[in-house]
Amino acid sequence: MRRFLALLLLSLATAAPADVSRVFPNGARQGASVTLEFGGEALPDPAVLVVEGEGMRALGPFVKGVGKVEIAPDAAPGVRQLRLVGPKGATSPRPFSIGTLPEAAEKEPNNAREQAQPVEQLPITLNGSLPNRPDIDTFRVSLKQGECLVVAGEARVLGAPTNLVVRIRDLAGTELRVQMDHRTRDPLLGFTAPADGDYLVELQEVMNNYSEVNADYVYRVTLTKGPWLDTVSPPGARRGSTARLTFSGWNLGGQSGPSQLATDVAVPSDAPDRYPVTAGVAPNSVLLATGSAPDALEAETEGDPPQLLSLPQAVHGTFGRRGDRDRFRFSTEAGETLLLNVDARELGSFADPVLTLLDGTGKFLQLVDDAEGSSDPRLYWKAPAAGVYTAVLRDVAGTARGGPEFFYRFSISRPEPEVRLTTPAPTLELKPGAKLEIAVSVYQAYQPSALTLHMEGLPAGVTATAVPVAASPARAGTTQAKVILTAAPDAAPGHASFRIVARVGDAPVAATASWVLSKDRSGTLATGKTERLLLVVPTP
Ligand SMILES: [Ca+2]
Ligand SMILES: [Ca+2]
Ligand SMILES: [Ca+2]
Ligand SMILES: [Ca+2]
Repeated sequence: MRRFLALLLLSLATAAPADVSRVFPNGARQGASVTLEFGGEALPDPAVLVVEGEGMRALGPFVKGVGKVEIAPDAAPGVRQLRLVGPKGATSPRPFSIGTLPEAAEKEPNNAREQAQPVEQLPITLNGSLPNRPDIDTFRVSLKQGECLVVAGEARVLGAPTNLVVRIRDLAGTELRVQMDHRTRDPLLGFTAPADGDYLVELQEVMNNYSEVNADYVYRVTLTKGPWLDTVSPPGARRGSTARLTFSGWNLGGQSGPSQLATDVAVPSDAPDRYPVTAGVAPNSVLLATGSAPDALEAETEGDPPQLLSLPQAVHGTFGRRGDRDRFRFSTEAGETLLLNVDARELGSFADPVLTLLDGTGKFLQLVDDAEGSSDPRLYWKAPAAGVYTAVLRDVAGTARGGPEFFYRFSISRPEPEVRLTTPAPTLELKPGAKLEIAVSVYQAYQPSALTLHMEGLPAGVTATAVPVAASPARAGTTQAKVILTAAPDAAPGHASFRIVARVGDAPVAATASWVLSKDRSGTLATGKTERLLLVVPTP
């Protein structure tokens, strides 16, 4: 019976949070005060808004999912995570984008060309939704011949189910341009006007002929004749260095249309693995891969010998034409373990790289295509003997495609211990007097060791014991750990943001929670990630 009660308490304590499926608008400008409307099932009501990240606050309670927020004028542009927390429960987080440009809302009716909503001022970020099957949102923009209009969508990146299609038409309705996806499911294009005149920008949901759409199908779209970044080359740089980077995009460096801008960028010595960089006066940024190894550029030599790398090294290259194979040789000691890592798709490249390892005689040793849910190869490899080895990189469909968009960063280094902690729920509830069990998966890719999980930031009245994770067997793999939180019977109702952290050497590694942001009948469309877990102690 006691066991039964304990199980019951655990299951009550881990009840799923309320399900939030949208916030509209899905973003706002620095300095703005706006009314937000959350959608979902069983939303806490009334609720307070909990913002993960700086520069944004609620101006009062949220009633029936609706409330007002204020964005600080100096709020850093980018994504915040929003949760509604009520006396009885809380939602999982919802992403919200803070922008720097003027904003407006779409105004229905705007389905037909003659109803197109005029956009007088550029740049602008428009907030809209495509909640029913026939909905098309049409905007009318004036352009001079040769001016380049950038259309940049934000929907899937913010967790909305929306998969936008953009069409550019002239006033007669002739389709001049159509785009569904660019580097992600969100569209990004530059359209150069062939003549002075008004043009129509039409937005539609790609699935709207095939499946049910609903009010969760929201979007943000920026229209600008100003600078916008698309990629950076090389796509990575060494931390602590000043890198000469060439940005590609539109309307850069005072030019109109597709253009490039070269500039020096200082990469901090503590830059994250994916470091956002920007150039000119572009309002957006692109991600630069960073690492500790010295950089090199692909030599793009044909035939023998392959390009020599001295380890550790990161080399930046492209599958610049059909059939391109890039070959690199390196020497190593017997029994030495190396990490061979390719970043491509993860950086927005169109390439899906394949890594092949050959010995000094050209004999095949190993092939890696995709690793752990990414199409980018990653290989921990122990050299069977001292000698020279060759790594060959190619695109998986390289016989049919290639070009500057097929870029990659390839690094060979001596690996550091690599630990990833994951936990399933970003928002947790724990009643006073109850216990809550949190599952944590501990993945160790190299040199697994014993670890201890610590909680950082638990509210008063809630305790947890530091949980040791036994060293898994010598080989890499995942071990399951459990953290048990205990709330005192008199624990005060409230909420707190906390983290589950392990120390790996000197470096803290925090557990990442992931959750479904949107789904349709085909399955999950977007997933969220955060290291900030929210613990709610509900009012009894
Ligand atoms: Ca609409
Ligand atoms: Ca419409
Ligand atoms: Ca190449
Ligand atoms: Ca691949």
